[in-house]
Amino acid sequence: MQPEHIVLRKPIHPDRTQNREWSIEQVQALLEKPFLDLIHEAQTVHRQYWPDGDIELATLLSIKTGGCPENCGYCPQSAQFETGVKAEKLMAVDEVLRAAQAAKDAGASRFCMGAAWRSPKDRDIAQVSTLVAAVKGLGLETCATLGMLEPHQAVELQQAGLDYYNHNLDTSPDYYPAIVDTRTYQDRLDTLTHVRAAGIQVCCGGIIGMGETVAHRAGLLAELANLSPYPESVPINSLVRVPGTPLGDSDPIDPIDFVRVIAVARILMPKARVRLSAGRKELGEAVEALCFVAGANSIFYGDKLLVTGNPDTDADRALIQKLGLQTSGANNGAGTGVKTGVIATPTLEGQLP
Ligand code: SAM
Ligand code: DTB
Ligand code: SF4
Repeated sequence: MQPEHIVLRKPIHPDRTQNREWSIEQVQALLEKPFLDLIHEAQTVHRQYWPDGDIELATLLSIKTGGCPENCGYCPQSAQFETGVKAEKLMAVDEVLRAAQAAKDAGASRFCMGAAWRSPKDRDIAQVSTLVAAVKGLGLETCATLGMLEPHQAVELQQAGLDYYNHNLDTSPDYYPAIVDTRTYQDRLDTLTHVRAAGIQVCCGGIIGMGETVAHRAGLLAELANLSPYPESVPINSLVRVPGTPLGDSDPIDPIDFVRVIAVARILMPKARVRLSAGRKELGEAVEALCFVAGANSIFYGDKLLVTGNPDTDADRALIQKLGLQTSGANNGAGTGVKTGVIATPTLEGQLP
């Protein structure tokens, strides 16, 4: 049976307040549903749209770490905060290729390269295009997250073989200025438009746990779902509270509230890969399992995110096996003894969460 919330998509009006498929009130009502009803609805949608029920494994690599001029209040890589992250140069092709091969051998199907840039220069795009082509040559899906892009830069990346571009909206438009004021929400939307126009698939999500209200969460989810078309990948991050960042001493999130966000993302964007992203170390296995029930079907896989920690690959493989889940990677990594992240940028284990 078609869930009552699945309706035909309409293009959104440029001012983002008219002709919206999902109102903030509708989304908030979903977030506030009795938990079991919400999970049942999300699981029903999930089984309808994803009958294979596989989990996608995406591995991250920070190809250019730290020293970023932006002031995103959550981010350990901003040069404006004292977090112990040192600025580094763009990684060389052979180093990136070794990390990508290790990720593939461990079972990842997608390799995401992150750079702490506000907006890359054309010469940066040329270098990243070389990396993209090389990683693509290994038979991995490619993703990059490099900050704001100009239209011609998106085209160059697409021509190099970039499959996905990650550019998060992070929170609702009205809460955004409390989190970052070195760019606007519209800047983010403009880059998403350029990425789409270049024919690159969109990976766009947000962060939960930045002191936002339920209405702000609804605002983010409505904004994502009303993109036309909505993103192919939707990473839902739980804030990693890094000391030294303005949000470093935020209150921890209620894990049930986090699961609610996953469930609503699944209902609003049924065909998207909903990725259980940063913050899995703190969530723990039982909450992660609930997130899979609620419709998450992708994880970041590898011992490190960009500069902070992630569950190790052995633990993830054990969890996947314990839950009887299938993965959609090149292989399932079992028995390879290969760990992803071994060739990553210098680790801050022990210093960062
Ligand atoms: N500089 C680029 C940008 O801002 O788009 C790419 C890298 S940036 C680190 C990518 C995303 O990581 C951010 O949009 C944010 O959603 C996420 N992120 C950064 N720090 C985080 C944290 N402490 N906890 C959770 N997610 C975080
Ligand atoms: C996304 O939504 N989450 C990832 C990825 N896209 C680039 C980044 C998470 C970063 C967590 C903190 C860190 O390690 O820097
Ligand atoms: Fe820079 Fe991206 Fe971090 Fe913001 S989230 S400070 S743009 S690296």
